[in-house]
Amino acid sequence: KMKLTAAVHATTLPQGPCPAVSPYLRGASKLTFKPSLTLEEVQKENPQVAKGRYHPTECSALQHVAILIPHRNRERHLLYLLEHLHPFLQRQQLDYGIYVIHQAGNTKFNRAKLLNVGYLEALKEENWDCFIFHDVDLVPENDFNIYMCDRQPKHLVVGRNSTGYRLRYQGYFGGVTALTREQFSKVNGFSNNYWGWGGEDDDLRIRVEMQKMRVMRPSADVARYTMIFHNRDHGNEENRDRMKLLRQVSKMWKTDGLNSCSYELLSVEHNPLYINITVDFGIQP
Ligand code: UD2
Ligand code: MN
Repeated sequence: KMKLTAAVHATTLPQGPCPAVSPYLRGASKLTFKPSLTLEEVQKENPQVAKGRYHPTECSALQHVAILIPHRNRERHLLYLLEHLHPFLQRQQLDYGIYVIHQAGNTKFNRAKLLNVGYLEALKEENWDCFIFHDVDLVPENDFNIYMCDRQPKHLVVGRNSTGYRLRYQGYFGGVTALTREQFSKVNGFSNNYWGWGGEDDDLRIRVEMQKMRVMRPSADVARYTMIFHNRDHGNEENRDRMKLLRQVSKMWKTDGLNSCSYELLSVEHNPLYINITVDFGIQP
């Protein structure tokens, strides 16, 4: 009876904002990856998630956050990421949506362009405040690593298991980053010209610095990830042009990015646990 009253009030009374620090946070957790896990199990564990989205009912979330995951042929990693990310984001009391941007075909992979597509398409559904650009194989280990945006672009991966939890290099901006709608649009998004592995994350950092923004990071004890083991994928071979491209950012950024991102949208599917956007990039330059 008590519960029912509370529920009625929750929908009729105006809601206060969620607290600055969620009471549900647990800190560090030991991650496990069960070989037999299925998507149905993850769905059962997350009954409040519908069409890839969730919002707290007890308070109004401080930010509306879109998680963008570039993807091709990593179904197993996606399953584990969804398993961990949904409860993690709910404990952080966020209003969020998870978007998987899938590159069709088997020509060279383009992580950065997929993320541009994710940003443009997600904004057609909702005016998201904050975007988290998220590798499919990185699972956060500590829920005090908050998936919200800040005054400056944020890099959420200080360390991961495979590199001894240390920052790989000064200026490293790969893996998982958080930029507001405005911060990302100010730099014209990612470059669309990085085909194959590497460089696109450094390009974005250069764009950020050119706009006089400064990359922030959470403390090292919190910004920890497990990268699920993988080899280099077929179709994502090292990009040998990346050093050359990185020397041209100041010349290119204004005309290469969100404003020049062309693609063929093949489908947008609202699955229970994520929104799947499939795109075709056609024949590569
Ligand atoms: C590093 C960066 C990553 C990116 C990349 C260079 C970290 C932790 N991550 O990742 O952000 O800058 O170097 O491009 O430093 N993917 C697919 N299918 C493919 C290929 C790639 O889904 O066939 C996606 C997937 O989300 C993956 C991401 O692209 O996590 C990055 O590719 P990776 O994991 O092979 O590269 P990695 O681990 O060196
Ligand atoms: Mn990886």
